[in-house]
Amino acid sequence: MDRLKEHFASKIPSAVAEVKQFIAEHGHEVVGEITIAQLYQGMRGMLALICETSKLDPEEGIRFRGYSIPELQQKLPVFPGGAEPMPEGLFYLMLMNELPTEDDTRRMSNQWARRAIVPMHVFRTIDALPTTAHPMTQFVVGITASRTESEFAKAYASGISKNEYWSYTYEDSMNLIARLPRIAAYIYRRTYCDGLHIEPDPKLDWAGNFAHMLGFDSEEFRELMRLYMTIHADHEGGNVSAHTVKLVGSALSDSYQSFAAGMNGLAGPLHGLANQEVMVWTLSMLEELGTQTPSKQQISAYCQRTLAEGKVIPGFGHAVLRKTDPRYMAQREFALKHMPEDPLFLVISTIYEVVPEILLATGKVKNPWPNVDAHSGQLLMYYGLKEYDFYTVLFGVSRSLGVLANLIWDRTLAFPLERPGSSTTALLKKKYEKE
Ligand code: CMX
Repeated sequence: MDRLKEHFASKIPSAVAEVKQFIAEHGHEVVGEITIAQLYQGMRGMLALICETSKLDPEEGIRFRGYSIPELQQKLPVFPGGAEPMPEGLFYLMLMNELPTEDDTRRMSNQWARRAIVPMHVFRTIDALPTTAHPMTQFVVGITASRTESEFAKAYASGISKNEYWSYTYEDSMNLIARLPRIAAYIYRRTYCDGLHIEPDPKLDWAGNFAHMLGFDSEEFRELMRLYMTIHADHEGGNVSAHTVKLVGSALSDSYQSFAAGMNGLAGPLHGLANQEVMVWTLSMLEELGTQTPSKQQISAYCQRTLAEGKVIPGFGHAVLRKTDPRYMAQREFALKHMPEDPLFLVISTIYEVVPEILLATGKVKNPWPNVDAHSGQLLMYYGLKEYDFYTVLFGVSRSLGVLANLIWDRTLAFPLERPGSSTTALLKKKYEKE
């Protein structure tokens, strides 16, 4: 067993005992009430899941194992010469529940580099799709094709004990995380770069190598990828992608199957596809207005039109957050540091000044503030990654870190099959209209 896995294994007995004891002592306590409205309205605010890796506070935003994004920027190891946190370190933190040293982070990087070989049939399966297939479709196909490598599936078929589930889920999750940048870069290069692929550079870290394989080799873009891969990694357990991975994994579907399912959820426009939608919306606005420097009044009028057409303004609002997303602020700070005069950054900044007031005035939007997706496209565009259809794939590569760290914990803590109850409107009416 490698040192990282051994270290994780050493944490299992106490973590399992702690949860068992907690359930034994407090399992009967009530954590909240469920209203009929919540059943019809996306279960908002219903505490229903355990997610060990992060917690989202409506006012403050995400904390990964207790650490906010600004804290992670201070505490996680950086690539030599860089300033942004390395996603390897964040994964270590989420998995082990302890801050990594530089050595731990380097070890994680080395592990992923060693596991990164993608079997040829995965590329051939993606190649069977037309290059016009949406990159998220190609991504899901690539992940699903990779499932031939599942060690969990093989071990399960040969009849393993429940106590070993975590070990094979760990192997699958580490392998999948290691391979995702290669799969994603392959999709990018076949779709937009005439299939001219770039070999990995073993000297680089996970995010830096991803940037390299995409074809963007400036140190600044690598830094952006490190930050991007860190801030998109996890957003507690109830968002569509995270919850889907957890739900599908609860059937003992392996990491590949569970993650592919989650990525189909991330591909929805109200979730991860919003980063693409933001660019579509913003660029259409600039084109229609015939200017790269729209005034507040022009943006405001365009927003009113979007709302009048019964559409959402992408990149704004959130099901849980009630303040500007700290992930938005981290990206804004990156832009202020590296490209404060970029015309598109100035447009994104003006949109930020204009939209919240308009959404508030509708009287129904609970959170008028920007989320992570309102900013990411501008940063990518600046460095020349302009194919916004691809943006959700970047989100997906990052999201693997949180959801797969969680999946390992789910199998470690032996969480059972998810199976909530449901009702019908007729049955609810019969019960509650009588009272
Ligand atoms: N533009 C216009 N209307 C919006 C809106 C926005 N940005 N955000 C919310 N609303 C509307 C809702 O559509 C809803 O309208 P109806 O009552 O007519 O159905 C009403 O305001 C109340 O919604 P809410 O309770 O404030 O928000 P929800 O929890 O239902 O939805 C979200 C959250 C993210 C789906 C919604 O804010 C939205 O559609 N935003 C735009 C898409 C987006 O940026 N998604 C990315 C989220 C982050 C991520 O997952 O990546």
